[in-house]
Amino acid sequence: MSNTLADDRIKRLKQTLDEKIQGSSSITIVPHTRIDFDAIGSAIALYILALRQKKEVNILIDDNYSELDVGVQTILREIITKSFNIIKYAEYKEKFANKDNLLILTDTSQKSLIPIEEDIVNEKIAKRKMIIIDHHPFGKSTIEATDKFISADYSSACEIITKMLFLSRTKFSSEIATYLYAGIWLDSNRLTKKGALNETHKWAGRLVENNADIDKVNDLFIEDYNNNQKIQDLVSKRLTMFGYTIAYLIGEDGKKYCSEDLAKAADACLKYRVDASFAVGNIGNNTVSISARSKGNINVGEIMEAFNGGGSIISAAAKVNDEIPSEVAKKLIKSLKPNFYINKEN
Ligand SMILES: [Mn+2]
Repeated sequence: MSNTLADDRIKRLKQTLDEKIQGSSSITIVPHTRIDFDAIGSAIALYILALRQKKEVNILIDDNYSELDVGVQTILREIITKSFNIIKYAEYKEKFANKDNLLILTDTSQKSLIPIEEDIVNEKIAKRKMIIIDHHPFGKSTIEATDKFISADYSSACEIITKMLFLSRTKFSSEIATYLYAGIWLDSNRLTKKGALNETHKWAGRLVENNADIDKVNDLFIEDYNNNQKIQDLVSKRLTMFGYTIAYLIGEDGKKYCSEDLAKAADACLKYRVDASFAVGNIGNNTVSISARSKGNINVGEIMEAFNGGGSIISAAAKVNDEIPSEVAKKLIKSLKPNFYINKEN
């Protein structure tokens, strides 16, 4: 029953997109900074949608490509080869930030996660030239635009867009299906119990029927791990077991890591027969980052709260200042208690 309401909202989103795109001279799609598979997949589908209305379309990406996930870089290379128009913020500001330009934010609704100056954002909101599509819960810096579709009932922005395309019987290529599948795959924690929501499997299945290339998605995900010696070194050389159920990695005290690599290393540890994994490493500026992952039996969000961080049961993080990784790891191990198990019978 609640389904009908959700379907109505999705149809309204499609109508809003169609009307606003039609009424604009140019359309700029804005995925969040440090673009990931969900942000780029949904942006590509929206780009195609606007292009079909014969509009000038571009995607605003201000990231340094070399810092992105290697699989995401592969997708960017593919679409650039296909003449997708990707612009930096300087170009946006110079050529497109006029009153007829429509901004479509995807996979974020946070001011802090888009590379656009505040006065331009405010002007777009006031002129109702901004549409927001997001699956993250409302937060402190959520943009208060009128035309927003934000629902945490979906695993990913790609799931929202996929559902919208099918409900409106919009045709799309197998390449688009593959990109959308990659976004769903990432944000649903590879379609596992804790990441996939009510309808995630249904829409992922429809993409497969629409010739999404699952093998390619799998390759895109492996690519980053295979290409990243730092992550592989962490997992192969610095892994310790706590009891039989927790794996943890501690980066070398003097070596600098990036938080994304620590997160991926923690992810990679879940391939072992453990309930949870932690990756602790120095990320510079006197800060140690902890990335925590769980298969659902241990609430890592709660554990990270003790370190002034947070997150969900299966994925969480914290940052600790003025300490070295080995000391932070010691405290972490001390804090692990049996009561973090959610269901001891399982
Ligand atoms: Mn997402």
